[in-house]
Parts: sequence; structure tokens; C-alpha cells
Amino acid sequence: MNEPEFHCGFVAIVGRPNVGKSTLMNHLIGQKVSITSKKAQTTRHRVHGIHTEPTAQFIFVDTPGFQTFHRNALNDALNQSVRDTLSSVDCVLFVLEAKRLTDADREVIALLPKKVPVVLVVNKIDKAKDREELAAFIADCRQEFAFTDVEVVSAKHGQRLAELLDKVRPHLPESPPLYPEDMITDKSERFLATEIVREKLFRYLGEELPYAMNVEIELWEMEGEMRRIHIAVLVEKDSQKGILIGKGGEKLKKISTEARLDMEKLFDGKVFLRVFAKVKSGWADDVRFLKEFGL
Ligand SMILES: Nc1nc2c(ncn2[C@@H]2O[C@H](COP(=O)(O)OP(=O)(O)OP(=O)(O)O)[C@@H](O)[C@H]2O)c(=O)[nH]1
Ligand SMILES: [Mg+2]
Repeated sequence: MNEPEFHCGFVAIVGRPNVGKSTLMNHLIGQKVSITSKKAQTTRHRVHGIHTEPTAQFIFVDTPGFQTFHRNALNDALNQSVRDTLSSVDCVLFVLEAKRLTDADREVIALLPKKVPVVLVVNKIDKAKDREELAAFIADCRQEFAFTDVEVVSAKHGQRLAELLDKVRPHLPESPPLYPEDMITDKSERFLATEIVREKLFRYLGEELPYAMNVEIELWEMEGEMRRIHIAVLVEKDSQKGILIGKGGEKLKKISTEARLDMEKLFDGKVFLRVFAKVKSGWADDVRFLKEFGL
């Protein structure tokens, strides 16, 4: 008897910052492997999220939101990473917020590949319920680019994601699976742990601060089933260190507790986590330093 045909391919998720790319990927694979926040430019690394079905494997590639406003070494590296991804995938999901088409979105449209199918994903429809307005919005978007297909979703509420998968599936080439069926991401536990801490920094610190910080693992040990993890948060100045720690250590404690709970869920085991602050200056424009972070 013949083996049933298997399809497997790469699907890039692109769009301007904050449209919901990482939220979409997490809900498509059913696990939180890519961090999300209300602030723009949360995602700083390409992350694969893997969804495997009996005869198909989707390898989603979450990318940093394309930056057009601030030019520095970090943004140049992030943008280059988006461009590289677009040229090497089987399908692209271009994500927009319902009823919002801005110049920043158009700059991403200008980068969309002509030879790869591009599906327009209109996200956050929970905030835009009027069908006629939505239809008019989609018609306007179609004037901007020859999208292969369109789907409207709410990533956050998991609406119409099965329909979106149906539109992507035909674009996956025939190929055996590239990852084991129970694998959900290409990233290591160490990477995921530092990302979880970064997400809490975005959630609990002011507007600018999280961008001036990075996180680094100082210790990772297994003690039986328990992971003992020490993570340093690198800040540029002593004053930032103070803000991170908070009054009586409250803020850092909250960040650390929430990060530990997320890690225990994702790693399915007990975690002993210590998060602490460390001063290291001028990293955002130091390209050599970026390379150490894989950008
Ligand atoms: N109401 C609503 N909010 C959403 C939806 N999807 C995502 N969001 C919110 O939009 C914000 C940004 O989501 P992210 O997934 O971090 O966006 P992103 O495109 O990955 O952003 P960058 O990584 O910064 O480029 C978060 O506050 C999400 O909760 C949705 O379907 N409805
Ligand atoms: Mg993101």
C-alpha cells in the first residue's frame, strides 16, 4: 500500500509592529512560544512555531514587526531578518489590523514577494464587527497588492483559525515532516526562558525601558525533575536598575513569579527561578553585541 502523501512547508508571518503576529502564531500552534505585548516591537528573534496534522506540517515563522521609524543597528538587523525570511518560504501571511491600513503597513506591502503566495490576514475582528465595513476594507486592501487569498480572524480569541489553515494548506509542498510531530518550536528551553522574562519586562515596565534591556542566562541546572535557572537582566544605567527592582524589590519579584509560572507551564515541570539586574552600557547600537544574540 502506498504511504499517504505528506505536505510540509514554511509559512512566514509578517506585518508592522503590534498587529498580532505572535499572538496569531501561538494560537495556530496551541502553545505560547512567542512572546506578545501591547507595546510595538516585542518580537526580536525569528521563532518557528510548528503545527503537525496527520498529513501536513506547518512551520510558521514569526518575525519582528518591520520598523520604519527609527533607524539604528538593532532595527536594521531586525528588518534584514524579515527580508531574508520572505525570500525563502512557501507561503506568507501578511497581517493587518481590521480597518487600519497605515503607511507603516504599506511599507511592509512593498516588501511582499511576487512569486510566493501571500494570504492577507485581517486580525482583531473582535474589535470591528460591521460586516459591510470589513468587506469594504478588504476591497481597499486588495487594491494595494494581489493577495492570493484573504481570511478574517481574531488571533486573541482563536476565531476562524481553522479556516485560515485551510487556505494555507494547499501551498505546502509535498515533503516529509521536517520536525518530529510532538515538537512545537525550533527554539531551546533556554531561549524560551529568556523570552518569557523579556515578556514580563514589557508588561511591567514603562514605555521605553524594556527596549534598553536584554536578558542572559547565568545558570541552568537540572536537579532531578526541577530546573534551577538564574537570569540576569542587563540594563544600561543604575537608574534603570532601580526602576526594574522597584520599591522594596516588589517589581522584580512580580516579574520573576510570573515568569516562573509561565516556564512551569511550558516546560511541564517545577522551576526555581532567580532574576536579577546587571548594568551593561550602550548595547542597542553595538552590532557585535547583536551578533551574540543571533541577529
Ligand atoms: N482585540 C484583539 N487584540 C489582539 C488580537 N490579536 C492580538 N491582539 C493584541 O495585540 C497586541 C500585540 O500583539 P502581538 O502578538 O505582540 O503583536 P506582534 O505583531 O507580534 O507585535 P511585534 O512583535 O511587536 O511586531 C497584544 O496586546 C495582543 O493581545 C485580536 O485578535 N484581538
Ligand atoms: Mg511579535
